[in-house]
Amino acid sequence: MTVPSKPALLVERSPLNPILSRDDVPYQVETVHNAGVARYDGRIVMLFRSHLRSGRSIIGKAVSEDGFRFTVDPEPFMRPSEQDGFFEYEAYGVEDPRICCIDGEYLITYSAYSRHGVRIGLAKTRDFKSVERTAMISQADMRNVVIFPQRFDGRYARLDRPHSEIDPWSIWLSWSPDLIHWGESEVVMKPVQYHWDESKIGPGATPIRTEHGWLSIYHGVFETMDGAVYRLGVALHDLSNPARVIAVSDEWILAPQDPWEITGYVHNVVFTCGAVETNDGGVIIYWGGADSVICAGTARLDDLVELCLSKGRAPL
Ligand code: BMA
Repeated sequence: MTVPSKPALLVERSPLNPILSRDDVPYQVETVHNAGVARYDGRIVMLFRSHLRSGRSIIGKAVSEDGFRFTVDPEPFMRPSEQDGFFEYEAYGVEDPRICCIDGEYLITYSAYSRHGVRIGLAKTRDFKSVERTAMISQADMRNVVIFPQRFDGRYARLDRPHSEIDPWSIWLSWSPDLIHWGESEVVMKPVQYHWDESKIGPGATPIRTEHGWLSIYHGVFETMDGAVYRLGVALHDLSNPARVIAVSDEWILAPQDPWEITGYVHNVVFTCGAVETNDGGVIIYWGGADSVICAGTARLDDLVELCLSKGRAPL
């Protein structure tokens, strides 16, 4: 076995990290983390998860001109719904929103917790002022749904992550004609034993289109005697058929390192729900640090694509 040389640092952490913490929120929350992001009206909008003292989560909104300095709205953006059809499945909280923009409409997928388990809800907004729930779009035991920001022959595609001990916590892809009914699911990426993400993997940020394929930034988990360590990795999906994974990097791009990523509500966690492209071939990646704060960092899309291609391993 050859010992690898030191990898290049591909994600440069913002000197402003953590860019958002509970002290920045004008209502009572215990944490601020796991944020979906999107460009809207010339600014960057962030929807983030916060724990309340009860342990239940709600979703707040913050807005930024530069992607690093955010101002939080005075009121939460989404709380567990009281609406029929949603109340029953969100009573224990709404978590980990991802945002995908298609035709000027922003689709928000979020984890909904209740006594029936965890499943995925879909909500829509056009202005980040009002938000309307559309449907529950999975059965129980599903988390981490990211929708591709494009239709493929008229159909929508999403990455999802069912919980299953038979097929260990892998990334799947499903199709839909209408965003509500999903099927033709197939497993596209699996954790690999004795690798940094051997325990489970899950979709992270909404995939970004590059000329070499859809870049997916995902999370991978490794169990230690001190608990799980969450890191981020990258994979490339085929542009016209995203169910085909072209390459997965066998190296992570980000691991807990700063004190607020190592210690917090849940130790040793970097977890992403969103990233935005910059107009110079870069990307700002947002991640929750130790389930307590929000951090940001920049990377070159070319470097992340190159990592998938040069340090690749078999996806399945
Ligand atoms: C996952 C989810 C995430 C969380 C992570 C680390 O299972 O609950 O929301 O950030 O664990 O605690």
